[in-house]
Amino acid sequence: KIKSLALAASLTLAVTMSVGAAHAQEVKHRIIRFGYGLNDISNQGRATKVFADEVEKLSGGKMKVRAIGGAALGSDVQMQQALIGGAQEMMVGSTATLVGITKEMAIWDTPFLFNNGKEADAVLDGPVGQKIMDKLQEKGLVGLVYWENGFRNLTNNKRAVAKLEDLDGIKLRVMQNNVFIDSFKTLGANAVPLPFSELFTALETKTVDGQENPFNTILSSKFYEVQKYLTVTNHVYSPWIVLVSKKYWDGLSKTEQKVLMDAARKSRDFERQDTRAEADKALADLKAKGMQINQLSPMEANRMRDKLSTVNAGIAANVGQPLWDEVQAAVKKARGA
Ligand code: TF8
Repeated sequence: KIKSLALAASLTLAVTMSVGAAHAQEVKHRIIRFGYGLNDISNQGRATKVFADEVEKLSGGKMKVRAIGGAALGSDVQMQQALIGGAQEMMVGSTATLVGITKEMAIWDTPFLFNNGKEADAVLDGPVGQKIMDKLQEKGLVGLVYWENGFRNLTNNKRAVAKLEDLDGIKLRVMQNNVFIDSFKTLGANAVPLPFSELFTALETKTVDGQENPFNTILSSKFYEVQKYLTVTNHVYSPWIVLVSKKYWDGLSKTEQKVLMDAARKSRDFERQDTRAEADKALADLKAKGMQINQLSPMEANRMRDKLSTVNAGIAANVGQPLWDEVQAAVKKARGA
């Protein structure tokens, strides 16, 4: 009798396991709405296409990514809310727009944190980058990978910005994020937070005088049509982050999750290469489009850096000193110091 009980138990176990395993491996027909803020011909659009193609390939055509650019599904902030609520499956957007949800994301807004892409990759893809990404889960978001938005540079319509004082009174659109508002207020500009989707019109109608974004975006969003001066400041490195709704993610099988993760990694590697190649020649393109370009001198960059040290202290206080220290140590390590 005991023997038959044991047999029954092990049979039940075997059946449960195989059902579980089948479920874990199942790939269903799915349509994934993937939103982003830039247009289709941007680096963001190109990498989204790579992601979509890879998901389709890895799932044998069962999982289809519907890429929806140009903020047609809403601004970064609106899409994040849709993901949390489960009304949208995926998106890519700036980490800076996530600070209201996960305060630790503000660490990536630290002015002059990275000197180059290699340092950024090492820190973002390393343990501390993962740790910060994982904090999103308790808020209903799953981060898959970081993409490169890039080093941000300043454009405006008032004057060539050659020194700190030239920023005085310039009405500058910034991302909806306290670190950016504080940074540019500290530098003397009149910082106005606006979603990216409203930026071109705000520049065109002169609601704001300027903005700051990587060369790639200044080019793909045609800001050169409505901005005269470009100052190469490289004041901060912006990551993008590929997000999945946690509600949606939790309903996927292990195999489906792996399809998304593998495709995200592939898109990341493509995106960084593509973005860097474009950035390398974008300045010449922008010049050819008629922008007046100047380089911020190292001395002026240092003056900015000094002024912004109060902002750094604020970030450290907000995210907690241990996390701040951990990121600093990771940067140091990436620098080989
Ligand atoms: C910005 C960002 C944008 C991103 C994008 C819409 O200035 O740099 O590139 O938020 O995903 O808002």
